[in-house]
Amino acid sequence: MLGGTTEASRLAKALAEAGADAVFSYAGRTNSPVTQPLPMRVGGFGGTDGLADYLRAEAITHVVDATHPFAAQMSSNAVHACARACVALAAFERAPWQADKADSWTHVPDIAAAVDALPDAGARVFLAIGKQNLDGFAAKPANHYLLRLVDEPAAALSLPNNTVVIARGPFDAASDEALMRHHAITHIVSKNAGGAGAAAKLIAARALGLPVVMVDRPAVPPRNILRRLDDVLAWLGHA
Ligand code: 3Y8
Ligand code: NAP
Repeated sequence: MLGGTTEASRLAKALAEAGADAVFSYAGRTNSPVTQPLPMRVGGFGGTDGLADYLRAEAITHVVDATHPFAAQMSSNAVHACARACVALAAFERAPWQADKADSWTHVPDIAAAVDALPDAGARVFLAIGKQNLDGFAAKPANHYLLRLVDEPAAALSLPNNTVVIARGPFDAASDEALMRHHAITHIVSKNAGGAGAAAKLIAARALGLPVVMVDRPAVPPRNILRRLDDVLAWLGHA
């Protein structure tokens, strides 16, 4: 399993209970990832070649890509490595969020377009997109940015006016609404992650009548996508 999401944790629990012979893989993006009830490995494989070699060396028969929809490089590598190593692949991925009629979303294709969609100055922006995509917002330094990160940033951030909140999801709407009121937020930037773990800020934005800049998912090569846990277990023969 390629992990790092709520779906991955749910599947790991089901596989452990079924006594499946499985290994859970993290990228090592955070300092202390949640422990899983399966043997874990942490860190990259070394690109598509590294992953193909790993699959062969470990005699892996099935790969479930349960990574986040924005982990496009990992998902692309999995498609190519599984084809090369003749290993079965399925993605376990949640559907994208859809705007409610009460929402005011602006859809943008990527982070650069999200920066363009913001005011040039004076906005108070909740950037709940993690730390890997922050640099682009330095193009609009005259806004104030509220950043929610999993770990304390190691290096100084490139945004002059920022407030950092250290928190690991899943989050709840009441807390996110209180957080946004406390920081007088005027705009939210969100990735279209889907799922429940990051939806709290969207429910809070709706309650506060705030605009959301919604970053659409990056393209990933076509693969077999399963939406339900039972379908994944059936696909693995553990139904
Ligand atoms: C390392 C594992 C579980 C999985 C929980 C989900 C829910 C909580 C919501 C906000 C949005 C964000 C971010 C977020 C959420 C879940 C899920 C999810 C968003 C952990 C985890 C790892 C990561 C990596 C981390 C990224 C960052 C993204 C924070 C563990 C906690 C913003 C995505 O500081 C960093 O470098 C963080 C990096 C990739 C996006 C980015 O580009 O910065 N996730 N998140 C995984 C690995 O090493 O392989 O530490 O325990 C997992 C979870 N994060 O088991 O219940 O399923 O989505 N993660 C986004 O959706 O926009 C927070 O603040 O509102
Ligand atoms: P990415 O950009 O698609 O991948 C970059 C490289 O990180 C990959 O090529 C691979 O390195 C390594 N990698 C990624 N996921 C891995 C995994 N599960 N196991 C082993 N190596 C992995 O990935 P990302 O967006 O940084 O996401 C990293 C992790 O955070 C994933 O587990 C993902 O599920 C989780 N996550 C990401 C987001 C997000 O917003 N991107 C949100 C929530 C959780 P090699 O090429 O060396 O193999």
